[in-house]
Amino acid sequence: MSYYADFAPGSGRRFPRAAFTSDAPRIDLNGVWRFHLSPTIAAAPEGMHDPGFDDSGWDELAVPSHWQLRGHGAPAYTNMLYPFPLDPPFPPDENPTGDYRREFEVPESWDGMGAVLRFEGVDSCFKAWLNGHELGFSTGSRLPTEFDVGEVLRPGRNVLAVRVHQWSAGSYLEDQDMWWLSGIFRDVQLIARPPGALDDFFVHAGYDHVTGRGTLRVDTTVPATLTVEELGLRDVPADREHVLDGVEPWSAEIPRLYDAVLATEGERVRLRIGFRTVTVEDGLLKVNGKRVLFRGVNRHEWHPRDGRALSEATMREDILLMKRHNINAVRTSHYPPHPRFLELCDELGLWVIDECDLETHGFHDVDWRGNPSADPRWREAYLDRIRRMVERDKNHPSVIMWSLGNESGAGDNLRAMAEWARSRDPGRPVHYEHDRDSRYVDVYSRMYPPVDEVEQIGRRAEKPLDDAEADAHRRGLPFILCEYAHAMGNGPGGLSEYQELFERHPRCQGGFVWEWIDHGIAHPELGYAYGGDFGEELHDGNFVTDGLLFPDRTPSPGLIEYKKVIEPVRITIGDTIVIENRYDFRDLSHLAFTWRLEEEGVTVAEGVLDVRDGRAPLPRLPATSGETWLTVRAVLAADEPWASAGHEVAWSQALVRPAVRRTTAPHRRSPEDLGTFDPVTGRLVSLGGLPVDGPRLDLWRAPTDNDIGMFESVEREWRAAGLHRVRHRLLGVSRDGGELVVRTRVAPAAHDRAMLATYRWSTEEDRLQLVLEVEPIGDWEDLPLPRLGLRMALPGWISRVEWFGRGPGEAYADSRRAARIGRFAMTVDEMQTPYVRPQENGNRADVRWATLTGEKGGLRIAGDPTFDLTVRRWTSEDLDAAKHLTDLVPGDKVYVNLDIAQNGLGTASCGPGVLPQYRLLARPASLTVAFSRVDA
Ligand code: IPT
Repeated sequence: MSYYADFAPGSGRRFPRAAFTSDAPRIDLNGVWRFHLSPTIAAAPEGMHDPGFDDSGWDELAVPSHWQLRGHGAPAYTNMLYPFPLDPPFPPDENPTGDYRREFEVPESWDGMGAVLRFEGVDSCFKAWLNGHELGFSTGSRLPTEFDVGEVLRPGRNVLAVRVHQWSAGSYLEDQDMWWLSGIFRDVQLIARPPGALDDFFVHAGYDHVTGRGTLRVDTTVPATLTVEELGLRDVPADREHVLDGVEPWSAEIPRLYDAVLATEGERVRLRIGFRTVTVEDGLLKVNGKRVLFRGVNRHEWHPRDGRALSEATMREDILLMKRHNINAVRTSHYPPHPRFLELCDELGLWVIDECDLETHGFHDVDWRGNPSADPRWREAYLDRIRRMVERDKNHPSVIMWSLGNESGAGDNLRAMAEWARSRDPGRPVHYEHDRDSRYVDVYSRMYPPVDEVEQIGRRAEKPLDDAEADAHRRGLPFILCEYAHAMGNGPGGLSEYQELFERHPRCQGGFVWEWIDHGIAHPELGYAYGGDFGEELHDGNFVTDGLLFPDRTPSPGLIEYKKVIEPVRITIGDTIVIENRYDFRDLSHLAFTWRLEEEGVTVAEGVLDVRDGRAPLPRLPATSGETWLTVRAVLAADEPWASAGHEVAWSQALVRPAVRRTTAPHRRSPEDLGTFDPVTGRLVSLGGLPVDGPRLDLWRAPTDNDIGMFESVEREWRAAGLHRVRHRLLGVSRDGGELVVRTRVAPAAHDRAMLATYRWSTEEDRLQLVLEVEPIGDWEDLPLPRLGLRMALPGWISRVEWFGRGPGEAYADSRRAARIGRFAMTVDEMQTPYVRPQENGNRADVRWATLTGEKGGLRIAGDPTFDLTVRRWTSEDLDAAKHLTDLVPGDKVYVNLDIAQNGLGTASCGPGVLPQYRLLARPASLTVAFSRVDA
């Protein structure tokens, strides 16, 4: 069998070992290589491995990179589907093959030393030749490969040739939901191995939370001495157990590391040691004796131009962003990350579930027939993958669990992986979600269950398994959600309901939002490309853009919401201010607590709270007359490695003085004195000279990805009901005292259900007041409405919005914790949330008043008491039709929605829909708003 169609994972490779750096010389082989892409293996050039081969006609390509993102071939996105026939272990004949060549110089000083050629990641299968000698081949794209090259290396010029295949047997094990991208996408190095060099070592650094003692032993492949200056260890034998008093433990909250040196005859290795002990006991996952709560995310490696070839700066940026948003845990979905990422997690503090490079999800579509997980011929490939991950990453304190992979069905190969991991490293529990009975894992893990099921699991009252023994085992395990709250498009909604369960039930140890970042590809015409934009014959559209960060790493509203929901400090403002510590290890001494009093959103007093034993007296507050809120914030008192002093960690608000409701003066003037109305339709056409497409009932929103849904689709129901194409029929225009009353019937074609909308126009001093009354007639059953409110249009020169209400970001019924009451101002353009696939966005909730202005003045809208506000330069229909942000072109109008409410968001793009309490059902409702002209 050809190597690229072989069940064997590789040949000629060294045994897997830890990633480390030492003072042994190394040569960085990253940089510009010669490159040639052939459409098939058969078409690939012969003799390219020959040192004398003429590659002068070839292109150049950066290593590391993916060739599809550097002008060769094209990216392709599928979620579960394999983009080739299920014909394991064979790749298709159309197998793009990239040949790489480069020369490098080896100094004379390397004479007498061995050498190792190390590839950190090559997608998906490669063979390598040095100076014409074949070294071997390897699969396992996101895992390291090393070859011994001491015998073939020579002083002076050397020629390295690498042939990479896009598809291989290994591709069957790499069906992760992401772009298919190929090439040498991680670093390549040549590492000298002086005589007496260290091949591998395994740090065992435990912490006994009862005695406060650390234990330290480093297993080494050759005799080594260990020095940890700070702990008074100098050149002690590494492989003895050293018991150390008064050690400070490592945790994600306080990532205490000790610098150490491991010395052998041949080299000195610098390492950083973190002391911690991970256990599963009493049905809980504990670190250093304490139950931990994961406020996690699933992180794919992603950069909109570089794909999975990340720079260190990007890795660091990810961690800083996580820390700044109260995230404390990462699942490395669904493959081991670049090794540098884990060093940064050790240093900055994150709990890591390190996941193996394994997924066979596409076999689901054939009822798991032929699934490699259950086929012994693949056993060695499975074991090879777990070995390479565990050996590479075993010395990181941040890694507290091994995950076998994702969505690979069940089977004995997975069990074998689990057994191997447990025997090699008894210090870390094993995770795998798709083993439904959790027979070979140490943690019960699920993805996307609804809250009521999580609640049952929290009480250990879940539905029993048929097998009593398996049930007893699973029921005794701690529980995590390895994926929940699908952050695709606008959402996720309903985060706080899960968080509440995590805090109530010790067994529920938190979860990992799916996922960290949108995998949009920067595209010259489309902004960000998603599945289908490269002409793929099979693809899964924008399902690849489902992150808490937009592709350029700007936080989406979902991330801001998550930060608020998981805040590690809970502030409650009552007669006193109560501060509750929700960290697992840290006290609150690193925080300062500030307060601010705002009247109608304007600061009238502020100060610092004196918090003692978790309490602070209410500050003395000056008298105010308008609506007044007290905001208390917990901020970093001093710089931390991940944020500066003053960075906000948590906050809370309390209403100190409610708004005084206006007493409505009798209507002295008629509505026509302030506005012009169309005599036939009764619609407002201008207000004080400002042209207006008068407000009328609106039910539609551009469906979000969560509305469209994966299993349940409220969007389908909406379109079937015709809510995107309602018509308005005038029933009559009349006068009722000083009021102008317009009655309409609003309904879609082909059905007898309707909304009766009554618009009552009156005046109140210089304001034109509108009371909208809505009454559903006919059978609406429990069909939720997209939105219920008014839509109007203003001239396109309106460009700026100021409001008093929730902000600064958007908020929806089930995603509004992060929006605080205040006074905010931004441009219309800034109010748009740039979801990669355009959809409903930008709603500002609980608005008391807003001004919409431009160079010629504008409009003030006051609620009685509040309304929800959306302002945009296109209609909901334009938004609905757009496929990419670049399809949205401003016209000569600005469209304004004033809503009573919108339906919640939910997370049905993958998971449960909107919870009952956030559904907007058709019921009689009303909205009162008053309009007045703002002069230029
Ligand atoms: C789950 C996958 O594990 C993850 O890779 C991703 O595809 C996610 O869903 C959705 O974006 S699998 C899902 C079918 C439950």
